[in-house]
Amino acid sequence: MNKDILRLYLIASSSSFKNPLKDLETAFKAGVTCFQLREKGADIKTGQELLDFALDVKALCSRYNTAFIINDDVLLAEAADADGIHIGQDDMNPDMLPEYFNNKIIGLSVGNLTELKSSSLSRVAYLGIGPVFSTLSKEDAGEAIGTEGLRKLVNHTKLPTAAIGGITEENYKRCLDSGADGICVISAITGADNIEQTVTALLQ
Ligand code: TZP
Ligand code: MG
Repeated sequence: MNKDILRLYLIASSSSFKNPLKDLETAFKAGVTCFQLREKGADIKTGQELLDFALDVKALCSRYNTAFIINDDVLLAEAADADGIHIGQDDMNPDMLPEYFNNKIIGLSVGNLTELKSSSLSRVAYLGIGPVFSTLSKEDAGEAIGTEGLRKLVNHTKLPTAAIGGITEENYKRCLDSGADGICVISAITGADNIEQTVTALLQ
């Protein structure tokens, strides 16, 4: 996997934006390098409606050369022909993913050294590490590990890494300085007044 994909990784659901396809296009055009569709929270799409949305997003991603990852949903990732899948510690073991994913990007979340050491990493292409800072976007995200915790995990793996959790224009550089290959954000972009300006700032 080309680790540059992780430089600015946006996660959102279909209801994260007022005009999801328009706002995602703005974000992709401004330089978001990877997008993860994480259909969680209130007002979620399911079934054919979710697949139709995923296919629209996939087309946008292709147009702007943005990698397209699906959170945790094997069937949706296959049906939408995503570039990969992201799984958490409470989801399936990466080893159990169907063969279909052999040529796809498999991402895994880790929050501490115990999780890193106990995870099966043979098929994992990158790690999402966090929460680095405290976040309101994930209820069960756990304690913030800080940039020291991030650095420790980065130093214990050869895999490409993306820092996640509470990352903003103010603190993203500290994550990159701690050795992460990229940053992963939800609210910094979904809550931005000006998406283009925010994306540009996070890419400085
Ligand atoms: N995993 C760890 S923290 C987090 C996820 C999905 C939420 C990140 O959201 P935000 O708004 O960028 O803090
Ligand atoms: Mg999950």
